[in-house]
Amino acid sequence: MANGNENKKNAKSFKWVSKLGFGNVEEIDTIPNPRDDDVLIIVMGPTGVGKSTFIQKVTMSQDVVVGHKLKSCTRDLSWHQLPESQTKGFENRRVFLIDTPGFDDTFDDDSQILKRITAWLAKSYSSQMPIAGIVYMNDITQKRMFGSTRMNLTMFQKLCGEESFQKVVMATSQWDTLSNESIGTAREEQLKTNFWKDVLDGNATYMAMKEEDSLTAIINHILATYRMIEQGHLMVAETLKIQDEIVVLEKSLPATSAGQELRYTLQELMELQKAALKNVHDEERKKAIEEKMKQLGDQVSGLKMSFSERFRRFFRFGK
Ligand SMILES: Nc1nc2c(ncn2[C@@H]2O[C@H](COP(=O)(O)OP(=O)(O)OP(=O)(O)O)[C@@H](O)[C@H]2O)c(=O)[nH]1
Ligand SMILES: [Mg+2]
Repeated sequence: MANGNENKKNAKSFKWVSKLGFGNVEEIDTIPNPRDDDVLIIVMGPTGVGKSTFIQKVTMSQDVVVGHKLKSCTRDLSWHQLPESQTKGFENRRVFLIDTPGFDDTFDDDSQILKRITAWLAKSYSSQMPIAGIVYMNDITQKRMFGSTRMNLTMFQKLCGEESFQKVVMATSQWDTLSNESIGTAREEQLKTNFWKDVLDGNATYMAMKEEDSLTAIINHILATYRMIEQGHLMVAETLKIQDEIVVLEKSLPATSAGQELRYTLQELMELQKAALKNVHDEERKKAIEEKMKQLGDQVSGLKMSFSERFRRFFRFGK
């Protein structure tokens, strides 16, 4: 990963814009009139875990769109400024929470979601607005780490990169909907010792969203950590991995860790659909599976590396 000075020097480059399939950087809707002392906190996690609800509560913003459980609601990234009363230590600076769409294997556009998140992060970084922290959320009521929950976790890890884990808060939400708190405590332990272990071992912080106070505590923790980073007391990568890969290393999206991960995941999903098709005799159901396979296939094709990129990688000419 490039060091801080090198990053700053390269950060003005917008060469990546056409590689991501945009004609013009203006097509990517990010915070207008960016300032290099703006503070950005990204909120990520699977669909329906309560990302928008969390942002709505801490920013008291009326613009945050909260959805229903079963259907993915947030499709684009949006930003919401924290009131000044909540930005202790960052007076006269703007602190934004960034709402992101979750990856969702029931939809046909996970590769579009990756592109949108990547473009947003790349433009913010090229505009000299580094990411202060990330909140990754998971719903504590979820019994199992099934498909899309696991997919979101892996994609978050690939986008963020382990060098930035210290800026991350891993948070569990929706404790109020548990019939018994001890169920949540057991799941929390499983997350800490199993699924979230790598991220927590990389110095991310675990926090439970139990009372209203705990939401503010998460923001305060991220701001306090970022202050230490800015003052040079903590050494944490300035860029997220995807920003480094796209803006500094000038990789195409399919050549990034997140791009490759998504391609593998979608290929796996295609294999599962193919296996399912063998046992289906109902024509209508068959058609639906074939349609899903086609959508997955189109996404996989879009995430294939170009010949020259594969060639360079094969002979280790590229980085
Ligand atoms: N009881 C309870 N419900 C919650 C909580 N957080 C969110 N919800 C509900 O869960 C549903 C989904 O919440 P959202 O905030 O839209 O979730 P999201 O993570 O932004 O979802 P996407 O935008 O689809 O990715 C909504 O009906 C919320 O009202 C919580 O802490 N407790
Ligand atoms: Mg949302």
